[in-house]
Amino acid sequence: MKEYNPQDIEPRWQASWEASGAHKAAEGDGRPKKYVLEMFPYPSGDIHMGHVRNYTIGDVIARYSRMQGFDVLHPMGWDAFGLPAENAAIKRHSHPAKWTYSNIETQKASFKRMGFSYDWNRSVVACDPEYYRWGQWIFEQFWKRGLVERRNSPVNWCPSCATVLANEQVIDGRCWRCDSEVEKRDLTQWYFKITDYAQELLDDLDQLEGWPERVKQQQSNWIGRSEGAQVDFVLCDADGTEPANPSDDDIITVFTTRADTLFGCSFFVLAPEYARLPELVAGSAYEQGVLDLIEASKKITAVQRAQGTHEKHGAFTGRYVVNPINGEKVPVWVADYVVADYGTGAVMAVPCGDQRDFDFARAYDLPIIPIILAEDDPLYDRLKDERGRAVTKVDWEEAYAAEGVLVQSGAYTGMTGGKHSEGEAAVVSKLEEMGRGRRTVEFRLRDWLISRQRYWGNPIPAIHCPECGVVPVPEEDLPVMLPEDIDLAAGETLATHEGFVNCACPVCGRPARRETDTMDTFTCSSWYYMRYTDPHNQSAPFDPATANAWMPVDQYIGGIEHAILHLLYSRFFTKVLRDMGMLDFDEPFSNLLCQGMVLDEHGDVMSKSKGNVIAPEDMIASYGADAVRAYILFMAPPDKELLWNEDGLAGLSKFLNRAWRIVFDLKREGGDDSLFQADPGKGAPRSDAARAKLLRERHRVAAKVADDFGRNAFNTAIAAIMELVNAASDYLRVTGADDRVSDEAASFDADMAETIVKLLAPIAPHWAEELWTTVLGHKETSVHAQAWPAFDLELAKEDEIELAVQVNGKVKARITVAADLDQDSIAAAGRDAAAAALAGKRVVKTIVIPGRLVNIVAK
Ligand code: ANZ
Ligand code: ZN
Repeated sequence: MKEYNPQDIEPRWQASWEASGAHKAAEGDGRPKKYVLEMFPYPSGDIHMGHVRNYTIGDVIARYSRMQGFDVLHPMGWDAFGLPAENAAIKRHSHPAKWTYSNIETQKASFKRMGFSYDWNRSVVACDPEYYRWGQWIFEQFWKRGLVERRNSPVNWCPSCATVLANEQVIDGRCWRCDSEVEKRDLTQWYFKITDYAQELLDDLDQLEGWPERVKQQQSNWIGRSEGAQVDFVLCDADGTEPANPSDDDIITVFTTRADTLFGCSFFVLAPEYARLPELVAGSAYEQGVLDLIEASKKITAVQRAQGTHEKHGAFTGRYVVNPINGEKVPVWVADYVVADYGTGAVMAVPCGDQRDFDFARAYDLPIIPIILAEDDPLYDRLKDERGRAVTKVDWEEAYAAEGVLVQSGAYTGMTGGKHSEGEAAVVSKLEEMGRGRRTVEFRLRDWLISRQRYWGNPIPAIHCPECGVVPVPEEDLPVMLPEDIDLAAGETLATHEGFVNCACPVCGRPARRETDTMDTFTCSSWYYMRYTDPHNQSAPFDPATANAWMPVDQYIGGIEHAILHLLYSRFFTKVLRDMGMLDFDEPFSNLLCQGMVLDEHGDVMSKSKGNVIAPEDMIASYGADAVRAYILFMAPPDKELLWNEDGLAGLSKFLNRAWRIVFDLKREGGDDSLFQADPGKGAPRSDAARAKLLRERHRVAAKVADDFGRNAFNTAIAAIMELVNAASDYLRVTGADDRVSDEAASFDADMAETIVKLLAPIAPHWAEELWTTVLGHKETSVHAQAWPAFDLELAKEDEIELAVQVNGKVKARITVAADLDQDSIAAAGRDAAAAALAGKRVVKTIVIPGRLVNIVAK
């Protein structure tokens, strides 16, 4: 027998597969398509275990799909723009491209060493002008469709990355990339109007049955649709008189989901950034206090403000508005818990119903008027018919945010209150009738800020002309190439690069300046999966027919950290490209699997600074790629965390060795190495039964593995294959070498060996290929091109099953019965078998738990 030596067979098969083009997608050969995709990596250097896990999962799915008869598209590329390359270039006085491409080579070699079955001919590298050219082209199409806008507004600025960030890239107030605290700055920036698609991005989540619920939930929360109403309040003078004919300037509009609470509005709050605020307080005694508050609020992060968890600060503006529902005069405050970019940036404060307003009212001693109550509230009986105002103070600990009954609310007293309640509907109707309000829907989603003040990104193809304004670079001049002669270490940027900046206006020909911002790298990753379908297209980003044939991606695999970033942006791009007539589907990824993290043995994140990183290369060198693949699939379901444990890896390596030997033994090639010398005394008569038993196991396991693979339950699939290998081992022990001389027996054994090899082929592809082509004798073919082993569930059924018989909870006997025996007969057989233990007792009842045990209760 030949020894299993992964270090010998793995590189050999990798070279052979590559030479024969084994992993090319065929296209148009009549087989159904399957597009299996893993999120493309950032070329940061070496690969880590997270990559290994992500790409192993994808590779098993791709390989299994090929064996099922699919024409599989399984590509790989690099998300190659971004700051790390730029920072490395500055440190080394070199160019980001150099660092990037050298890392790509390193990673590519590691992916090949893992045996991943990519169609390398389709590789896409985001920093390649052949690719980014089309990113610019798409940008210009978006522009034509009115989906690109330049505007000045407060933006997130990462001081350490020295660039702005999209809202999605600010995580708990910090930069997604470098973790620095993000600041607010007022800047003119480029936006993609993703909000135009907010409703559809929300609605179509329902189509995504193959997505994890938590990812859909995160997207839904991020989009944040709220149904409510706008209510107009009119500014009045200090004694509460409204102007006779209020103009637009006299009106301040709020957004509320709880118009039903209007009678409880005891003050009014503007965001510190509310545009008209300075004008409202100009020259008044309250001006300084308000300006101080505006200044102080700049120090609180947007996230703290949005969560409303920080201590709330405010100032009175000296102004009043009139509550449209009851004509009451309401004081206007400014406070840092109101955000400028949600709703209208102004809030009708109802402290009895909203916790933030409640906290603020307590802090500044403002009235808390109970206008909504639970029926079991001590105040309820007293106020349930009260239309006016009997109580203006409560000793509550917190606001009452739930549904309840409206009290002290004029004509609305007695109605139910709450979001979408009867009371809410009635108040909004009234406001509409008065011309003081209207129904609206608000979204939390904001437009996607895509410009970045960095060199290593896709240049925004725009030109600033003093005469013509901001104009697109003509299509035939694309791509706007990144200049290669740039000295980043010396502080040079695109903006200081004269050769890049100076250009002629494409409209009037006058001297003009090129836009020097580059695009967010998330624009590159928003459509790369379409480019894979047609990667060498020179006249378009992709041919629509080709993309439509391959897309949507059938199985996408990647990290949960992209739940709202990449996955939301890609959905947006897909919808716009569809509306451009380039795609005929709505959603890019039909099924999504988010793999769990690989942690160290104590459950800590692996990191260089902690020194607990397990390098995949070291593990491959010790155990081989197949063992690493099998291990990473076996140790946990793919979406759960995996705690690294080298003993486990050694165990999987042992298993592959053992299965290897069993394949040889089944082919009677074990020779002196055979693990299975015949057990003396167990000869021919037992062979038929042993064979029948193993055959059953074969069908059961083949069916289970197919079912498990279908649910991406690779860990249980491997466990089932281990059971089959064990069963084969038992079989070999019972039948012994001498007993397997007949042709029939030989062919049974050979089929068993082939089945085991095929079942493991997606998981341990080199191991399987070597056995397939050598000991199994299929020299000229590949196991990966074979059909998945057929199975028959009828044949997997047991004829007989063994049951434990318990008397009062203690096992007293075992019985073997026909698998399809009815319950009463099983119960009777159980009582017979336990007759000794039942002697002198009365049987109270007999419970049969199918397939497991008979439980007899006796006194
Ligand atoms: C009065 C009210 C009474 C409210 C009540 C709530 C409860 P969602 O559901 O998240 O959309 N709001 C509106 N604009 C705001 C802003 N720019 N900054 C901070 N808060 C703002 O939240 C809608 C509610 O958030 C609105 O309804 C408003 O407070 C507040 F018992 O109006 B509500
Ligand atoms: Zn940063």
